[in-house]
Amino acid sequence: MTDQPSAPVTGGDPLAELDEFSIELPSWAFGNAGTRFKVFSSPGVPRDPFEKVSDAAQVHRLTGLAPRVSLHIPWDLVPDERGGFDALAAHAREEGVSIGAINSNLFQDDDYRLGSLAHPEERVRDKAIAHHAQCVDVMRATGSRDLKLWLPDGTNYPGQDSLRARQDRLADSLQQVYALLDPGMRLLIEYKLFEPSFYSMDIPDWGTSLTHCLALGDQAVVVLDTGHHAPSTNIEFIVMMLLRAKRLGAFDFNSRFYADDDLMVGAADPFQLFRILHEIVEQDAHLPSSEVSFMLDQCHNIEPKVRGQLRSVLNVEEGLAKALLVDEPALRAAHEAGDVLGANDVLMDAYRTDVRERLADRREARGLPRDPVAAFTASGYLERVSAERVGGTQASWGA
Ligand code: PSV
Ligand code: MN
Ligand code: MN
Repeated sequence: MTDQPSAPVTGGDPLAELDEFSIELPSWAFGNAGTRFKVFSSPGVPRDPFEKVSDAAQVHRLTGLAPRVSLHIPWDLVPDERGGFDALAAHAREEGVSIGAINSNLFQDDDYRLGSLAHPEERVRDKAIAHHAQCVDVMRATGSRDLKLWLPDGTNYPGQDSLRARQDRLADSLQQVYALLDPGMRLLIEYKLFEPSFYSMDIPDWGTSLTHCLALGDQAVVVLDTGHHAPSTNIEFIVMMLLRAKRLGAFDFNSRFYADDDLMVGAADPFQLFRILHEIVEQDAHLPSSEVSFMLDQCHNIEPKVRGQLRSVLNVEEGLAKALLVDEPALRAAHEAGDVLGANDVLMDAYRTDVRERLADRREARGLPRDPVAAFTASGYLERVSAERVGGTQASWGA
């Protein structure tokens, strides 16, 4: 990552920079998902974390884009009789992927009714901190670098609790969580405007997340979930600011029409995805040296899961390819000339370029199928696992 916008690309194929780009998949995208009204089950859904990793590995095998899988604890706990997390990490390696971020879960325990890290009672806060110690152990066993924390804490009614006292308790708890990290590990702090709390969230926005990160130290960075903002928020502005502050740690990509819909990324607003990725390219944050982790956070309620992840990954690749095609010298020249519409034309030219054939050619040249979705359907994988995965309990989002 550089302090200034990147130098213009001179010669060569701008899409070559896709070679080093990767996207992390969430284990929970492969389990059954639903809304508060109904969780639908699908044939072949994984029954345990091993099967989730195998499904995620299919996405990587067919696209070459998704070499890591995030886990959510306790959803993805591995019992000792299955070999523990060493066995899961070995299974991931055999499947050609590795374990990515470890997500803590502060939203499914009865003790957390009034919050977790910001809870009024020290006993509950200690329990939430101890859960992060458990997650750090999982990181050590799996070789994961990132501890990802989304805080559901907040209040439902004005006056319910002191907003300031909650913030002070949170800062203290976060310091204790941060102290658990080994050198080289990162704490990713995610923000969300609302839900499950409806009057105030304790980390509602990037400003709050960033303020805590700055107080904690260099190993603390912000996670931007694209579904966690008010309608009309200029998300690409936030991306630019966090990059500028060197505190954009990761994305949770998904798309939304109304609230935190967790739909396939690029499905609702591919232009917004392009605008975000343009800011990323402007600051070279698509290159591995930037250490921004491009993760998905999605649930596939009614659509097939592996295909849903394939489509999402390909949508991100397509958005990034278009962002890489922006004619940077022409854009700078238009900026300098104060050419409002000329500058906008340069950006829109790239967005309107159909890159599908070029991306298919690149895949073919790398020994990958031109059409990963068609290749997955033709592979018979889903039919095979649907026959094999009988018995046991199918994994569910939130199970
Ligand atoms: C919360 O809405 C969130 O975006 C967090 O990232 C959670 O860990 C995740 O969803 C669970 O799907
Ligand atoms: Mn998220
Ligand atoms: Mn969310």
